[in-house]
Amino acid sequence: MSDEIDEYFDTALALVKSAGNLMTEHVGGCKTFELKSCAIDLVTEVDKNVEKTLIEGLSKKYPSHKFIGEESVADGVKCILTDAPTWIIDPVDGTMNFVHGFPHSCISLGLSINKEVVAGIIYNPLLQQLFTAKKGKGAFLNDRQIHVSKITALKDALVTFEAGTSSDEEKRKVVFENFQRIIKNGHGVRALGSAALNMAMVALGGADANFEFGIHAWDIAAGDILVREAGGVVIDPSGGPLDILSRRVLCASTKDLAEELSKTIVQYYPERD
Ligand code: LIP
Repeated sequence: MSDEIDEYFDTALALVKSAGNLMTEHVGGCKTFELKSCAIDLVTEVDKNVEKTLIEGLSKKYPSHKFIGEESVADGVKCILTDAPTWIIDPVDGTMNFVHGFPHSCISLGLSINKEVVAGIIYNPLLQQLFTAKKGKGAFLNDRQIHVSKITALKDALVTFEAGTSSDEEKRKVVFENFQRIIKNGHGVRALGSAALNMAMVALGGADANFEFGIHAWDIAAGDILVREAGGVVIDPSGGPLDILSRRVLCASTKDLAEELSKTIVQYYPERD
């Protein structure tokens, strides 16, 4: 299986690097966009073209593989995860940033086999940050191995999380309450505007924990394997095992920190993918 994953990974990495060029053409921001679910949920032609490039390239080489892509799902393709090798794709994670020219956007690509994410790539071509991980082989930033921090208590932790793209009032109340709870009990909050890059900061050891409600499988698949291979934990925010289709995620440098954060935050249960 490991050799298979290596081959799949190498094919995907070449395609991701090539697709990254579609993003770097818009370093100053991509000012042409459409609205999706609300006024702050945006999509550009680059999102669509990156996803098309990855799906066409991978399905040509691996016709039996399946895909869960953000923009394909937005166009009506069902979000179904089976045991088959499945590429879970966010073509531009942090699209709002990409539109504004705020250079924290990335291509996020996870590979799931038997419903377990076994490889991940998070590539920010705007800042030349390439995060990679394969099952049992560690996590890397630009080919340098990375590890989570050793922080075990919320009082010492820097936590990333996002307001999200939902205009739902109930969700907003939870976001504001959780913002206060983290500010009161931790070292601080950071929000990069990309779930994948927020999780990559935990894998890097720059942040100590991340959680978010309302994300989708494509936002977190690559971050899941990256954090775990960097020595961290990835769970459901209520403390149970991660369900990648639940639209909920919590990751942390240590089990103790994950458990404390889980007990501190207000929970929110979006409709599943
Ligand atoms: C974004 C996520 C972010 C979330 C936003 C949005 P997109 O993904 O990465 O964490 O807060 O609502 O979903 O839409 O830029 O691919």
